[in-house]
Amino acid sequence: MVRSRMASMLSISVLLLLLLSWFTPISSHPLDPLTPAEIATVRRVILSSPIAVSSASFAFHYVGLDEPDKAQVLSWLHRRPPRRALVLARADSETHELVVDVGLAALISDRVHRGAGFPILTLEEQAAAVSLPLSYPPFVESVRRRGVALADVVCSTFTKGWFGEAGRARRRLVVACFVAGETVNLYVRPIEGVTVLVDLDEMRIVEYRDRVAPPVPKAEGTDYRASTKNLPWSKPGAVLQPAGKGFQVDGHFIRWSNWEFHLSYDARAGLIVSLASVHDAQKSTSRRVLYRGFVSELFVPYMDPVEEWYFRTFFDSGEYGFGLWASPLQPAADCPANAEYIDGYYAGQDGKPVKLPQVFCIFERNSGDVAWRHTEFGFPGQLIREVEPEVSLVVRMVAALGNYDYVTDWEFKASGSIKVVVSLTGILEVKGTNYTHADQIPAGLDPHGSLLAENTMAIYHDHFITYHLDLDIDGSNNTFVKSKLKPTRVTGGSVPRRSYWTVVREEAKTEADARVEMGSVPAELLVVNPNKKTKMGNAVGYRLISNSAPAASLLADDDYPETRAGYLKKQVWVTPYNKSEKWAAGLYVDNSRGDDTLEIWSQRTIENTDIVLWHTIGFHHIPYQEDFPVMPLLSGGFELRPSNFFESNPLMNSSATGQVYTTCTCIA
Ligand SMILES: *[C@@H]1O[C@H](CO)[C@@H](O)[C@H](O)[C@H]1NC(C)=O
Ligand SMILES: *[C@@H]1O[C@H](CO)[C@@H](O)[C@H](O)[C@H]1NC(C)=O
Ligand SMILES: *[C@@H]1O[C@H](CO)[C@@H](O)[C@H](O)[C@H]1NC(C)=O
Ligand SMILES: *[C@@H]1O[C@H](CO)[C@@H](O)[C@H](O)[C@H]1NC(C)=O
Ligand SMILES: [Cu+2]
Repeated sequence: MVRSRMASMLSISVLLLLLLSWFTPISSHPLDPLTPAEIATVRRVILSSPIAVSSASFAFHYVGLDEPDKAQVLSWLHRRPPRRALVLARADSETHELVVDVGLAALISDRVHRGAGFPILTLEEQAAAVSLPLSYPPFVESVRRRGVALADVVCSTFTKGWFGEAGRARRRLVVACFVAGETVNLYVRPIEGVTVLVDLDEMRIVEYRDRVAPPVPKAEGTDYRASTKNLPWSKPGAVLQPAGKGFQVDGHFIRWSNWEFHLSYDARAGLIVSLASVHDAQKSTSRRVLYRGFVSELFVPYMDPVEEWYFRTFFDSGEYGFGLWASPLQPAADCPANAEYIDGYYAGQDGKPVKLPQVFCIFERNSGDVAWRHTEFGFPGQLIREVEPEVSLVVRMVAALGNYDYVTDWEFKASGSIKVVVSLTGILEVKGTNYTHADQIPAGLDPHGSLLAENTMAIYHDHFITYHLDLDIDGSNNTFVKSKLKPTRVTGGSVPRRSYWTVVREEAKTEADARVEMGSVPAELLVVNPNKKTKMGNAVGYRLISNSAPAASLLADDDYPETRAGYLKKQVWVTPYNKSEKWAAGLYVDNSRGDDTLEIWSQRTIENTDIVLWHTIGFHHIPYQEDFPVMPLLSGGFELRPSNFFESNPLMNSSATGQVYTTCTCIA
């Protein structure tokens, strides 16, 4: 995606919390994110270590919790695991992987990463890179020649990807520029034809090219700010909870209805849901469902193979940080008036804690939908009607990765379901073109996009959002099951029916068995606990229901972006639990070469063991005119739904809605 968070915004959000942070309480759960005080300790330890002291340049690229192993987390009440931080840093053009014991304030390991790929880009280096062209004489001349005022030019960073280059890679980034001035919608006014390549370690322009280019699209009709228009807004609605909120926030734990879960923020993953358990009223016990769930990667490849566009294949999590670009939520707009907010903290390039205020919101949603109902007309002269309105709990984060905004929701339902939704909005990435009408595009010439306005081509692209879902259904050892629907012929001829379908259950024994291209065969996908049975003797489980049309990558197997994201050929993968396998496209994604991806992790056995489900929501995005100048929400998602997990419908015993509407017109 295109990025240009302004330097001034950066400095406003950079709050020095060092002093204040000493008064914040010590974090109390092993999965809690690092506190500002802990980030400050990590910084102090690292900056006083020989690596930082002896380096001419040192930058923090990622600081986050080095989570303890699952066994330690699950037994932490008996023995508290040490608090550790994982730091990815660059020192004199080398990538270091550092682990700090926060409690002991000690550096406990330092490993230089010699393989392919670089860590997440820092916000600060991107801010520095985008200012370079503005004082680069050839660029100033290119801008002048296009009749654009330099003061109106705003630039953004574009990762360069990897296209088969051999040998030692350099951290390089493309900077592309846009024209603001008459509009705030700078992304739709690109300066085409100019290629600026910046070396990030040297922080200078190393390549410059200006090709013959189409005009910069007009500003007219591009402003998306409703505040500038005098619209007859409809009357504002209200959310009333006269009896107060139905959920409690206890440290990082959220409790609502029959659910309890832990929430944490991470600069790379964004929102992480951990230790989600559902209370089973019939068994009077809390039962584990999801150990950890988060966005592992977000891949957005564009489909225009020209010089200025072919490399635009962005890994928004691994290259930019899905959490780092999270946007503070606007009360009563991003979330309803009854929401509560949670702040997040990341480390800046200098290692200092930076507050991301209101990064998550939590609210009860009274959707106006029905949770279940029944009307019984069957008894002559009687009517029985029972309706339970649906109320659920939603946790939300919005990542605003430059031009695109991603609204990510986790919705917990009293029925035991967890619904995950991701919605795309924001501004499309467009290319300047000579065309002002679709009829001008010669037949047989591939425009690589849709003409949305004069001189404005919105390029075809995909969005693939891959979730890491470490399900622990009623315990850690689980099995992945495909319940395939098999069309079958009726034999014997004793009835006139000729066919039906039945279910063939296949347990996945290896990782290879568990790769699924959704929609290729009708099948239900379940994670079951073969060691736990219901009273009826069924293995307890949850199933994955996709709420999106399956979209797999359409790139050729030998295309470089495909090598880096080969896991996108399937929507579902299952791997054995491994604390270090968190990132579908690898730990070091900037300039990665595809040697540390979900696809290449080995062939292992996954039957009745601790497994992790990976699921990708994909969108092939052909732009339409309604996506301009700003795109209305386009959503996809999935549901994790209990399937023989409870003995019967858990809503019969839930108090989420507080009310079931009963009508009975019974005979006296
Ligand atoms: C657009 O028009 C200009 C001026 O006529 C021309 O020089 C240029 O080659 C055209 N570009 C494309 C991509 O057709
Ligand atoms: C509701 O819970 C009670 C125990 O609290 C149990 O006896 C009953 O079977 C439950 N009913 C359903 C339908 O789950
Ligand atoms: C855990 O994952 C890492 C990274 O893929 C791998 O190197 C390591 O061998 C794995 N450990 C086990 C026990 O499979
Ligand atoms: C869970 O799986 C692991 C690895 O397959 C095995 O060693 C362990 O005994 C299993 N535990 C249970 C409770 O089945
Ligand atoms: Cu899109």
